[in-house]
Order: sequence, then C-alpha cells, then structure tokens
Amino acid sequence: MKLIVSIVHSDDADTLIRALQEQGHRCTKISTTGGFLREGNATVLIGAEEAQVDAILETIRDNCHARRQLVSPLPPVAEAGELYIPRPVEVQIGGATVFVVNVERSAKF
Ligand code: 2BA
Repeated sequence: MKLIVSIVHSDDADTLIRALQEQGHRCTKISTTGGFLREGNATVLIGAEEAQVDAILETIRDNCHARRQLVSPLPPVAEAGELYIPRPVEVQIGGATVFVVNVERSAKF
C-alpha cells in the first residue's frame, strides 16, 4: 500500500477531492500552511494500492494548476538611517507537490 501526500492550492482542493471520490478513492484533506509564503494551502492524503497510484497522480495533475504569485521578501537587517524599499518577486506555485511513500502497515478499528 502507498500513501500519496499531495500539497495543493486551496482553490484546487475541493475539485480534486470530488474527482478522487468519483473514481472510488478515499482521501483526507488537511488545512496546511506553506513554509515560504506562510499562506494557507491544502494537503490531501490518499491511501491506495500500488496499482492505483499512476491513475491517482494523473487525476492530481489534471485538477491542480500552477499559478504565479508576487511575494514581498523579508527585509534584510538595515543599518540605522538606511531605507529598504521591498521589491516583490514572482514565484510559481504548484500545481501540486506530491510525495508517494510506502505504508508499512495500515489498520482500521
Ligand atoms: P510554500 O513553502 O509557501 O512555497 C510556495 C512557492 O514559493 C513554492 O511553490 C516555490 O515556487 C516558492 N518557494 C518555496 N521556497 C522557496 C525558496 N526558498 N526560494 C524561492 N522560492 C521558493 P511550490 O514548490 O509549488 O510549493 C508549494 C507548496 O508545497 C509550498 O508552499 C509547501 O507548502 C509545499 N512544499 C513544496 N516543496 C515541499 C517539500 N520539499 N517539503 C514539504 N512541503 C513542500
């Protein structure tokens, strides 16, 4: 068995979950926060048999879209009297960051 950990944009999460459910997969959505942007995103956990993994990755690819976003970098430590004018930089986010990990054992009680 595999656990697919998929970090996606919050706006894509519900569409992705609907598509996964329609295909008979089970999943869990967790509200998470990106370490770099410190903004909300969503992490979708999917437990699945190995034979289903490729189809699930395709569904994630089809439902999660890359976006470009302007972010303001944190200001450097400035000397007294120095003026720092922050310049926003553009980063590309997603579509999805996915990790597929082996599940040693799973149980339901
Ligand atoms: P964030 O950490 O908020 O990162 C958002 C986007 O900012 C990233 O998009 C990337 O384009 C950019 N970025 C991140 N760290 C950067 C850095 N040190 N310098 C310059 N740009 C940087 P994605 O790569 O698509 O990542 C989207 C979200 O997926 C991340 O949100 C984070 O929550 C998660 N993620 C990405 N890689 C990860 C990893 N190796 N481990 C755990 N979570 C990861």
